[in-house]
Amino acid sequence: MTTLRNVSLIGAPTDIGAGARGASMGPEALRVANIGPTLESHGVQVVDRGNLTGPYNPWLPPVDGYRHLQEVAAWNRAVHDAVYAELKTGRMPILLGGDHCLGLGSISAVARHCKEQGKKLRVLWLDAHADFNTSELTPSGNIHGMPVACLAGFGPKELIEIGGFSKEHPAISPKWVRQIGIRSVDAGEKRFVHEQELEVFDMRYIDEMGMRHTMELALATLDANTHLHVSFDVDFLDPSIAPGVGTTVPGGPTYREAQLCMEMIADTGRLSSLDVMELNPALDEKNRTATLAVDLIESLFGKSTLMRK
Ligand code: B3U
Ligand code: MN
Ligand code: MN
Repeated sequence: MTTLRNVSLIGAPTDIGAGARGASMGPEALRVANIGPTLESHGVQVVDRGNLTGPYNPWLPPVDGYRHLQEVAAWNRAVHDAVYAELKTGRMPILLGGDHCLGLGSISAVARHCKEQGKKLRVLWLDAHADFNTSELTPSGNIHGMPVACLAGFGPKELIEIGGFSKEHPAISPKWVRQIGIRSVDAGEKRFVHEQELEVFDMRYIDEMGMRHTMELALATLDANTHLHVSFDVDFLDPSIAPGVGTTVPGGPTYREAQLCMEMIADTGRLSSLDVMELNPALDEKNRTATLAVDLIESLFGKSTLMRK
């Protein structure tokens, strides 16, 4: 299936929610790895909106279970507004992170758009981590470990109300999410994942059943009225191929497994918004991880070796 779309790149250069500094350089590294021209070579029309701005990282300890809450909220409001504006004009936003706390701003905008358009939303969360912590459960206070919980209404007012949502009417239901590649979940977070019935395809599942079967299930029941959002945390990938992230976890998908994952998403023809998060050039080797991320994004936009039926 060929996909022809109008894409807008939105840079969000911050590491405000992370436990290591450096993801703030992610947007530029993806540009240096030619994300724009690469997408254009696949017939996608690309406009680069440049970088959003927000508070600098004061690098302070957590307060009441949150690190940099006000700064995280300011960045997420900016991301929400930028992503929502692109969706409004019928363009496909690609958020270049930045740490994964910004998935909150991005997906709250997507959820708001879907609500207004009467569309169903499916979120694929590609990550080593579930990012389902709350201020009570978090071992670190880093908000990049909390965006899925916040989107589902479990978080501080400053974050769950972005996009006009509330605790009673949150941006998403856990039922809309499929998590893939998970292999590091904190003890309390694990209980909460089960309690909320998040659908998690962890690495054991992928090892036993294979990426093909995993993706068939994760992409099942999509229909013509479904907006498919992919939130791609680069630490999803095995650290041997993707060292440039702040929180590497061994035992992730190989190059081939990750390619198949992206190709099967492309085949649905439903991809409508994307986050590329947690790339940390300070920890990378000659932009190798950024180059790999762009390679995988190519597959997500329909690059395949041969014509397929
Ligand atoms: N679960 C841990 C670690 C973590 C989550 N997301 C990332 N790291 N990138 C936490 O701090 O919440
Ligand atoms: Mn993440
Ligand atoms: Mn992660």
